[in-house]
Amino acid sequence: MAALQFNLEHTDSASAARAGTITTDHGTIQTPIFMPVGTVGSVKGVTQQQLKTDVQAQIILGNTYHLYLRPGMETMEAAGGLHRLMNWDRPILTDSGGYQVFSLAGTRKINEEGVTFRSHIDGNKHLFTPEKVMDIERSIGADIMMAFDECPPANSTFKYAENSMHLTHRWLDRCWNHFNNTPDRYGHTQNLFPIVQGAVFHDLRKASCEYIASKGATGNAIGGLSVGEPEEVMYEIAALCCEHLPKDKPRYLMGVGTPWNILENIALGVDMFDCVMPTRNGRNAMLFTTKGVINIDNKKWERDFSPIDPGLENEWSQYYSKAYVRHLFKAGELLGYTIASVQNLAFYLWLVREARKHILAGDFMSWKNELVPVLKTRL
Ligand code: PRF
Repeated sequence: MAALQFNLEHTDSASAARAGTITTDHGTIQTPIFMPVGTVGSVKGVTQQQLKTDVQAQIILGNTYHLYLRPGMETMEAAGGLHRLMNWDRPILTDSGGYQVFSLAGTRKINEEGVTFRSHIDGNKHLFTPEKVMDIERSIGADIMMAFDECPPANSTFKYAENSMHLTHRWLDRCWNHFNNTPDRYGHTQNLFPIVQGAVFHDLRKASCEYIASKGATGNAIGGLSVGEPEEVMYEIAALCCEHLPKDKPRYLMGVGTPWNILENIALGVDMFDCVMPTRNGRNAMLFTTKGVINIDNKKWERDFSPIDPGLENEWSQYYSKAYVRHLFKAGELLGYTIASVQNLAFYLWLVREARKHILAGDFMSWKNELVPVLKTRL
């Protein structure tokens, strides 16, 4: 089996947007791509069948932190990895826990060795080290494994961000060594992506990109953005990182974002995205559509029997009406969460497919600039 391959098909002449393909042992991904988040081995409320046919997901994301706590690595290995456990035969990427440990775990302590934290489930104490995280990601069997990093808060001082970045780099060295000294677990080739940090400081970001690039990984990620900094700052740092990361490898912007964030970052040269927004906001009655954003709780939809989003070709978006989905939310019916999640994910995947089409056609920027205000409209 073979390591991940990135084939850059076209770079836009009016922006840094790119169209390409990523080939893994579980199939080929067309970029730019959005990856639905399946934290515990489930994209919340959406079946694997729906992901394939209605959402047209090409790759999904799992979380090391959650899967390690539940079901645990003994069950994971007995199943033959996450692909087998959930019966998903397309690519899987796992985040390293470097972010979840900070956002979810109870009391935690960082030192050179790693992070000690308490489980959000039962309060038990655990230690994540770079080596341990590599072992867990190997056991999960992800096609793309993320390095163990520290994601500092948006308001970090220069000194904190600098020390944190160097710690992330030292952890990367340990991840890289351990990854290269352990075999692929289930026959398919696993890849390790390093993560750029450095908060909002240009000098740090540039140094981090150069350090990360020196590993020669099959792909690179940008972490530490969309953590509370102004949108303009996120774009500025993403642009700088794209300039300093290799052109011939995919660039993955972690945990971003709104539909317009995705389009703006594609224009800056990002190829891969993930975010809980389509599913989490969907469960909170927020529907993303090709005509703008709907709060389905709003009384104005009570007797609107038109389809949720005629602009999308999947059955769900054309089959169910706004009034029906509003009713389901008001009644607390589980089907409401599923319809909202499928709609939002189908919309996000439509968005990146359209972006790709327009990059290849050569009119990406004019298409994007016309669409962004539409997508931001509150219907
Ligand atoms: N690091 C990791 N995962 C992440 C992030 C990060 O910085 C972010 C930040 N937006 C989301 N997910 N490992």
